[in-house]
Amino acid sequence: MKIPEVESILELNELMDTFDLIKPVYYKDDRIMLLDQRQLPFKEEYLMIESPEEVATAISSMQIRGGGAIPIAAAYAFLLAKRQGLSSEKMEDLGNLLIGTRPTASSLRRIVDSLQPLANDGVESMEKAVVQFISGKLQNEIDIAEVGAKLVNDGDSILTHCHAGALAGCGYGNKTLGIFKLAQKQGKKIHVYSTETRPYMQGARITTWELMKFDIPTTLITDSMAGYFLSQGEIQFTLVGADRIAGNGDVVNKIGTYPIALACKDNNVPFYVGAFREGVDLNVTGGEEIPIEMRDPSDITNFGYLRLATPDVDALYPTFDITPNRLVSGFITPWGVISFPFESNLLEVFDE
Ligand code: RUB
Repeated sequence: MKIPEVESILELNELMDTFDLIKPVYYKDDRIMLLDQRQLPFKEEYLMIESPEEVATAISSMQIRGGGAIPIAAAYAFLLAKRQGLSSEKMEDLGNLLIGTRPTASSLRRIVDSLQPLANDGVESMEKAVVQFISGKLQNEIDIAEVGAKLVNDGDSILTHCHAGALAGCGYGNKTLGIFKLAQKQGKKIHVYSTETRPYMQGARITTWELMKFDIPTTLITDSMAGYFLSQGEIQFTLVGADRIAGNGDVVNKIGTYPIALACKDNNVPFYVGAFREGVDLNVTGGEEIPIEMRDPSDITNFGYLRLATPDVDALYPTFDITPNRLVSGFITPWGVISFPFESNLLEVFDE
């Protein structure tokens, strides 16, 4: 399905309203409305953001998260800055502030690099660029669903890790939910195993919430149970997102992805990764070159507000891990499935 071209926020919002979306963020009346993902699944509350810098705070605190959603929030921050008449120097500071919030996902730097040069142009050209970026994402999410749903068979149980669904993108379905929704719409009976995704629990809090909203049967498991279910023949297909993909096909995704990919390999279960242009970084040749964000380990020592760990114990929280390309069965993209050899095939699809 091809969506119509849009040029203004008004047209974008009208277009978005024609789909059944769960919007992580939208722009209205010169305010950025941002669904506070930290409150999910118990509260669906939109924060009203009136200053561009506040977007950086919301990204750092993971009120908005996911490699597809954070550049949208950043794009809206640029539009708001432009509307508020920020100077080009201030816009540069804003760009640096935004990039500094989450170092691993390549999508954030990409959008900043593409909007920064418009700092001295008129508001209309910034608005057009922002709107085209977001409507392009919507088109990508529609297209990847069509490609991915073809790989899903009737009766499949699919494993997913962390959250690469609607709220990690523009709201349509991003790299996973759109595929599940379409496969189900095509009459295939599917079932999704969602890992809780320690330590931040995006799987338990957000993935299951979204899947249940769309009546897709889902079962929550701990990250450490994935190997067991894979070894029991319970899972036919694994699908995850990726915060950054290196030129050789190494995948940096939420911590815990690598052991799942290993268990998939050992049990001959295909391990697929969803990929959009902004997540593929051909400038890095291997996963080891990608910076891995370290977050506050209080998520390891505490469970919500409850302290679990021995007082004063050392803890570490690397947010992502690196899955080597040899464990990846293929990349599902809006332009088809990319298989081995990844280096040349990724280059063919994603070289700009
Ligand atoms: C990471 C995250 C997972 C997703 C990436 O983002 O959610 O790694 O698989 O999804 P965060 P996507 O640390 O912000 O929660 O491929 O859509 O970026």
